[in-house]
Amino acid sequence: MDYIKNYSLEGKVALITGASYGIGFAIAKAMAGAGATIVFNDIKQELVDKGIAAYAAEGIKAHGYVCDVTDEDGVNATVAKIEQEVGVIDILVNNAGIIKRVPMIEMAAKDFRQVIDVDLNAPFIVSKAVIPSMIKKGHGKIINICSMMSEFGRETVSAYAAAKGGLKMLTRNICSEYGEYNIQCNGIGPGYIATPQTAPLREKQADGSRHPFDQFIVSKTPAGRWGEASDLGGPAVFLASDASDFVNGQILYVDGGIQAYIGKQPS
Ligand code: NAP
Ligand code: GCO
Repeated sequence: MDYIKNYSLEGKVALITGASYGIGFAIAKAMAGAGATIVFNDIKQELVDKGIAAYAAEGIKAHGYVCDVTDEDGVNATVAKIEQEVGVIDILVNNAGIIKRVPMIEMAAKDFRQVIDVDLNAPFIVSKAVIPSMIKKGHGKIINICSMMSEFGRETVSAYAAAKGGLKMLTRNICSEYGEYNIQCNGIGPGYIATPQTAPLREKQADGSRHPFDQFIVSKTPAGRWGEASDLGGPAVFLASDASDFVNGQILYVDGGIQAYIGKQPS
């Protein structure tokens, strides 16, 4: 039997939120490579246009929509438009996200709320918008992009960790509530990935040396490197495919082994 067919996404419509670039773009590219029709959104038309061009440069005819994932009316209207123009969404990747790195007692409540809004409330809003059609269709895959901060804290990322911890539990709850409709909801927990979101943590110092945090992460990761967004493509295709139909409510950590390792001992 040609077992690889179980990993095919042929005939499937995949919506990846916030996927003009970064991790979302890499996941969409991998899913396109497995046969999926790619739909993505971003907040600004110029970024959607840039994203469409970037996908086209990879030979992918992606469908782009301007939509702020925190705007429930906008999300509902966009999902309805996608269903009309492209087709029912078979695969949802809740990827769009922000981070604000501020010591907690210095963080304004409005900034804390904004991170929760994008990183936790929005996956609820978008999942709520796509699940009814998945139920009607008899299947669906939801992949929430969690984080190592779904498990750990660290200085300055209180809002982000609270959101990503909540996203882990939202993942388990969607699994619990909709598994009977053949909907699988899992998370991917990337480790430290080289994207614009982590660029500040990798900036070269004034003296040309590597950022201390860059050195810290590399010493804590058995792979001895930062992850690349492309490292997430395979795990995402697996969780979006028939091959994972009995995997539900799990967070698949793609972290180069950082969570298994005490860290390189001082030489
Ligand atoms: P990124 O480079 O900052 O990209 C984030 C994307 O989300 C951008 O396209 C951004 O669009 C979009 N976005 C933000 N707010 C939005 C909103 N309200 N509505 C629609 N789109 C919105 O981040 P990334 O590194 O690719 O991360 C993607 C996801 O992976 C995030 O959920 C992040 O928390 C998670 N993650 C990242 C890492 C890492 O090390 N990089 C590790 C673990 C988890 P704009 O450009 O318009 O803002
Ligand atoms: C940070 C980083 C991390 C990564 C990721 C790790 O400031 O610690 O941005 O949060 O983005 O979430 O899994």
